[in-house]
Amino acid sequence: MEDTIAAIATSVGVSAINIIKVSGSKAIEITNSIFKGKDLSKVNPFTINYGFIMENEEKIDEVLVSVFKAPKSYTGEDVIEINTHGGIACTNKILELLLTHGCRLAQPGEFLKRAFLNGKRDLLEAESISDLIEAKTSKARKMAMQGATGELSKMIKELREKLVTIISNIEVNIDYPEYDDAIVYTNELLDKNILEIKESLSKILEESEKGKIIKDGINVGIVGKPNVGKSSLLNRLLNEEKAIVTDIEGTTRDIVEGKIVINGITLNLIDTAGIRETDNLVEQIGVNKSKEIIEKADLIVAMFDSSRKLSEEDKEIIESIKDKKTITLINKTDLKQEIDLSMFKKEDIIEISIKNDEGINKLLDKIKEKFNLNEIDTSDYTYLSNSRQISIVKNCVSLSEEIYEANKNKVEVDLIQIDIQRLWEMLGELIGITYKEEFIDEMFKRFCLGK
Ligand SMILES: Nc1nc2c(ncn2[C@@H]2O[C@H](COP(=O)(O)OP(=O)(O)OP(=O)(O)O)[C@@H](O)[C@H]2O)c(=O)[nH]1
Ligand SMILES: [Mg+2]
Repeated sequence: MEDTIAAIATSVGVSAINIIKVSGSKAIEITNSIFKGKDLSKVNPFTINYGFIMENEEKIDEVLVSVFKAPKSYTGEDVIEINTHGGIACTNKILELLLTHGCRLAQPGEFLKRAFLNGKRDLLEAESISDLIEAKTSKARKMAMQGATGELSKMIKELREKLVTIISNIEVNIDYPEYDDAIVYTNELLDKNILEIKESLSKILEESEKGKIIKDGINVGIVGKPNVGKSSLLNRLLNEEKAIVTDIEGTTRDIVEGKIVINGITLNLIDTAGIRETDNLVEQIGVNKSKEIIEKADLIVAMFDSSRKLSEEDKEIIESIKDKKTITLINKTDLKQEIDLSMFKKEDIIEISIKNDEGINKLLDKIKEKFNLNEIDTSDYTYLSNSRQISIVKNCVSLSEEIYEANKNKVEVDLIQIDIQRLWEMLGELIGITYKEEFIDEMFKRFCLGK
């Protein structure tokens, strides 16, 4: 039999009320043994009961105890929620009493894991709950809420149903070729069905990439050679003196980060060490980090100094970012212009002067334009938002493309059926219908205690 688990569900600190959750077949019995009030084993389920938590004859706290009976509870098991008065000592004492009376301390995410294993939540919903807890902007919160209420799961389930219909029809054709009233699945008939599924999957993928932006924000790497004004830009955007600014080349040695929110989307701004050849070990490590940022960032803001001619270093930087989404900033336009701009496309560059506070809004507008931030709206889309989900959908999209192509090339329908079945399984993995034990353990451990 599963252990009965307990944990404090609220963040422990001084607050008016804390909640302790208990779940498992002995939840009611164990709580009853430390509760003075009505007999909890006899009260109606879904009631809130007033009383005291007792240690022998001593009243520990005046509490409200909610009783939920399996299977109609959050975890699908018997669940008790004890509302205690806030205060670390009091809440901890009650938890301790539950543990000494037979509960085990829940692991992080264990309540949600049980909800999942008992079919109360599917994997997408569970992951969205984690996103909901971590949501930092209101757009991220709205998006997570849609996931948590199962909108996306519904779409995936519908796609799986369509696949099952196709699979079963093909099976009938193979097993009972003499059946007159079964639809004979030809390549022509499959074509329309597969196309529809392929397009739905591509749409989910496309929207999910936006979802990732909503949830994690956009990582913006500010790069350039030393002294072009990268740290000055970071400070200006953050409106604080976060990074050290001097006229000495190589001032920034490590990455400096800060966040701003535009159109409800978080920009993770990353100021980097100026890229140049150097013998200084510390600076060299910084330069290597800058190069890593170039690889990882969603957007590169490449800065150049308008008052100096383009150097070899500048050219190397231009070369290293040529495949990245980039905005080119020509800074220090308040000084006499020496830079030759002919190697940039005019429409790609933004001229700014941080000193005179000119051009900053043009930069922000360009970012909005590059990521269509004015069009991102959580109410219109149902997003997948984490990399596990996105990578599965990517695989599903490419498999659906293969199936579509094979079908176009008149590969026998019963051979195509194997891949259709695989697609159906992959979508099952996405919502957690088919899953690996270790994956589930890992996934739920990422939740906070008491969830
Ligand atoms: N005239 C002028 N000076 C600027 C402008 N922006 C920055 N500076 C100056 O340029 C110098 C270098 O600025 P930083 O922001 O430290 O440059 P950086 O790119 O971070 O340099 P490293 O950290 O060494 O790579 C400082 O003296 C700034 O005050 C500008 O728009 N006009
Ligand atoms: Mg700097």
